[in-house]
Amino acid sequence: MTESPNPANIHTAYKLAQERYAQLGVDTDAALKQLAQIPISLHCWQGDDVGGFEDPGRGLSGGIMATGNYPGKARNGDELRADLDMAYSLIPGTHRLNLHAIYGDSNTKLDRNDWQPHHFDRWIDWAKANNHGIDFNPTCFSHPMADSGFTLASLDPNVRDFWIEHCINSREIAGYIGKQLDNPCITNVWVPDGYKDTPVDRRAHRVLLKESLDTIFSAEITNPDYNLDAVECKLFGIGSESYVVGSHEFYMGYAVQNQTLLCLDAGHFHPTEVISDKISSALLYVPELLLHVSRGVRWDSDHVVTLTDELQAIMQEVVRGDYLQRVHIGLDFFDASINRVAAWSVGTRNAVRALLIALLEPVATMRELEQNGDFTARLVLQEALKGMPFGAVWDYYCWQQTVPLDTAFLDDIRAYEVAVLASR
Ligand code: RNT
Ligand code: ZN
Repeated sequence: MTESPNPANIHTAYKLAQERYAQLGVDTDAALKQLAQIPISLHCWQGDDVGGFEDPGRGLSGGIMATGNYPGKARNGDELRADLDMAYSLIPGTHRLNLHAIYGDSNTKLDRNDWQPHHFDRWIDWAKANNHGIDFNPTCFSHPMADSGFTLASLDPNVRDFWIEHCINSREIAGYIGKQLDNPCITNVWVPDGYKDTPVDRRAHRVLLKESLDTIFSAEITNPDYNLDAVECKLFGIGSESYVVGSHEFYMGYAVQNQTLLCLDAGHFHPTEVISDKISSALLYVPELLLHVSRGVRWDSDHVVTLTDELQAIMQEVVRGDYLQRVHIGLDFFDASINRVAAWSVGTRNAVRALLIALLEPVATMRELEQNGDFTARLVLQEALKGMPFGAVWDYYCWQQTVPLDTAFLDDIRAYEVAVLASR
């Protein structure tokens, strides 16, 4: 596991790969240049199993679940930032951070609606120093006001108002972060609202959710130009198996009507339904997409992203459709059964690797074959691409970006585990 090939060999392998790709009309240097410009938004919540810093004793609710008890999880902002620094150091490229509202820095105990923009100054300073853009999420779960299973779509106006206030605050914080970084921040609204068992009235909650969202998005915030609103649908959650208010149709309609961003989470559909096939349809009607790249195993289990066919298909769609300026790629998984820094590194490296594979396709040639009706040649080329030496290009990219190769980055994680995580 620990042997890294010497740089001369990485270079030689790259030159050979470059020649083979050139024969297909693909410029590997250009692909790597482009790849280095594409940020992935790393989700902070892999670092502490979606716990947050509001109240360490509070369990995770909202129908999502992190399983496992691997030692060393981050307990405060400093620890989380240190773990993130470690993860970013193992991932080629410059990437973003996706924060939840419960991850601000405060010396005193704060409740959900007490968080203010300045509580995120330490994240902002850190992001500035490390060139990270930041994205944001209201946290509409893991709180007594969400205990009924409903938030923005609750029948109780007090509950709705509480969460409306939280979402407006979140947009205010996101705009502040975006302004400070001079880089727009996405605020992604996801609420868990739904019923475990068959409801009688599917309509009432959807009417209320729409009303709540209208109130949230029409609220004036200080820096609207630095905030991008997104909404995230879901099929079901633990305890909301029979009905989720914010379904795909609900949010697709909402995003189209209001021209917000639409967030597509890979785990939020029927098990054989894929988000790769939704991108080119949704982008006809909404301005931009946010992706939550995740991996559901039998259910929306949020496993670490691996180099699956669907991951590759998602990145192919983004690249082939020329959507890189309109699709924001974020991650959403949380595995507490393995080293959390490794989880981030493996999942993000795979997302970047899948992007590279997509950037190494001779797209124009493939499209031409298809348009000429030569499906035989299309199939042959598609299959031939699976055997092309993208691994040599990837290794070279890692070397170029001064991060360890796939066979070596675990060493750094183990050293960090001993030096830092073990003492928590
Ligand atoms: C839940 C959604 C949502 C969360 C995060 C923590 O099913 O995917 O995106 O995972 O907000
Ligand atoms: Zn998600």
